Amino acid sequence: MSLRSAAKQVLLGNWTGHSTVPSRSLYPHQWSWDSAFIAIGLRHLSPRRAQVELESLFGSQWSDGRIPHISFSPAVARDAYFPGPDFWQATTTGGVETSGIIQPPVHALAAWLTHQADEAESVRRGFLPRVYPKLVAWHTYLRTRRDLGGRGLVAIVHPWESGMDNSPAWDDALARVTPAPLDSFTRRDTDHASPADRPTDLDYGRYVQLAATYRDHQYDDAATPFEFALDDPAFNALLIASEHALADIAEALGLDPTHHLKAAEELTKALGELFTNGLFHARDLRASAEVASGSAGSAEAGAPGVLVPAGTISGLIPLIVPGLPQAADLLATARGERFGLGQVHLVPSYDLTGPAFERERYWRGPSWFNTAWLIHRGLTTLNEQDQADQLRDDLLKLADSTDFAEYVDPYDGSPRGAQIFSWTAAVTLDLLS
Ligand code: 2M8
Repeated sequence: MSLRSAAKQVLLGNWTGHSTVPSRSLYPHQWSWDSAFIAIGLRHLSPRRAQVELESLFGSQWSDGRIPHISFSPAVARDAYFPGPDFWQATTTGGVETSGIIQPPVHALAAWLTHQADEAESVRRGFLPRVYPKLVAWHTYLRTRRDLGGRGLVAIVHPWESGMDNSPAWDDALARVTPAPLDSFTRRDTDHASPADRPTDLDYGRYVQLAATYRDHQYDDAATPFEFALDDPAFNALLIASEHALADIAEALGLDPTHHLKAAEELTKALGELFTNGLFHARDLRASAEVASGSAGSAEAGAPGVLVPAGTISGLIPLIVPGLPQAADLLATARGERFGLGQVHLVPSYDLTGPAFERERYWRGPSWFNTAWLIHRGLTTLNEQDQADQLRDDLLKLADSTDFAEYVDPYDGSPRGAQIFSWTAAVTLDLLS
């Protein structure tokens, strides 16, 4: 079977009738940023289905504008995934059960790429006029309610919000959180994937504690005493890319794109504060300069936050930001020994030379297909075509050899986590097209 047919089969097999699950076993509901990547691949099979994927996700949007990170399927057993709907206790006015946290904003970019795949079909279905106000409300939520540091960047309040759950960038901030007792919840992820490939029980105890605190404050961003609050480079870079996409959408609708371009410009300037030693770093808004040992650099005097020392793939993702002032330095870091672009498989999720590097464990070293797609897009935008082509070839070979693994060992390319994984198939289709 051709790679294209195999990728198509993965997406058809994981389709539920109105959206796509990331994995039938490990993640049996709809995930926010997964759906954005999935739409980017689905648009090559059926632009209409890609639109439906995104619009079903937007059907779970809250009245405050947030797009929750999980939209739960009523057709799936309530305890099939932990934490499920009974833990989150969040139902939209439309009756959709969701989580209460968010994920990186790739959605406007996905909507614009989906529109471009078949403009006639998009116009016929009125896709852009329907999704534009929802995307504007989403970005407005982020830029107002989530600017917790007051520095013009969006903060995440839970490691799951980054999409890179157990990244070493969160270790110091998590160490300050008292974990929920291990006997107070039952993990389901380790029923489906090797515990060596997944976060530890201690991580899970802290994830549960942070989510429960937010839930117990009715997910009110002004009222919750967030113990964990960080400005994440990838989250903000994806918001910038999505503001550029919103400007394109506004223009296509005959609207003035200026405020989206201005937002992108302001965010790009604010993002620059996270750049040090050739890489973007997360800023921990709850750490004080005195307690942060070995910090990558502290913010201006009087301003909250400390740059965390860990170097992760999140710090390279700003490569997708159009006109990024730090692009040349960032590219040099990607190619150097810390990330080994062109020398190891895809792009590792964490610094290969870092003290916390683990080649098998989830977001602490393994290479992921969605982040490789983002770096590929950045390389293409920067006209680094040879390097982009090399990354593309590696990605396509690995998707084939691993049966669309969730992530791979950066050294030998062996599969880790789940297989038959939706965004892996989706970005494969996109790079084949
Ligand atoms: C992983 O995260 C979920 C929690 O949201 C989990 O581990 O249970 C992450 O890789 C995240 O980026 C991804 O969106 C999700 C579903 O694929 O799985």
